[in-house]
Amino acid sequence: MLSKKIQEALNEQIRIEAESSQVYLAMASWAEIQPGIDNVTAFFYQHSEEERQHMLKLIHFVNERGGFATVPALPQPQLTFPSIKHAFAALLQHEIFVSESINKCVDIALQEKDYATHNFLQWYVAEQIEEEALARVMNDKLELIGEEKSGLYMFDRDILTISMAHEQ
Ligand code: OFO
Repeated sequence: MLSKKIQEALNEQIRIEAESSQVYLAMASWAEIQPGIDNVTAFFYQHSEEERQHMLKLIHFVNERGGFATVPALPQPQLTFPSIKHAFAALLQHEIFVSESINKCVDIALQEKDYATHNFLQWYVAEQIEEEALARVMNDKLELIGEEKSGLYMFDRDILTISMAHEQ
């Protein structure tokens, strides 16, 4: 059975994962109407979908452990970006924020001596390490190429390979 404190923390994390999915969905929709960045667009859509899966995994965990997972209300995310570079900078900042939030959940699980939740959260800890690392790689690449069209062409060409390599 989940303690009230853990349930609250996990429901807050459900909200954050749902919000992440929305944030990346907005990036995907914006990217889709920019010319020539089809793979960047696919990356954001895929990332949005992954965040939805993270949310669902938490919902099932809370409900299976005798709690009640609450589906959150969400604010409208940022809809447009000055450039691709800005979108990826926002993505990195968002992932850092999510990692901090996961760490808070881990802290609470330890305080509450809820080792099952602590164990469950380790998957999220590992996932955040991966996602932050991937976001950093992408930001570094965009920093190198600047706003040149030929660089963006290559970035778009390589983005799915880079993200798949990180998932292995
Ligand atoms: Fe849910 O993994 Fe990133 O934010």
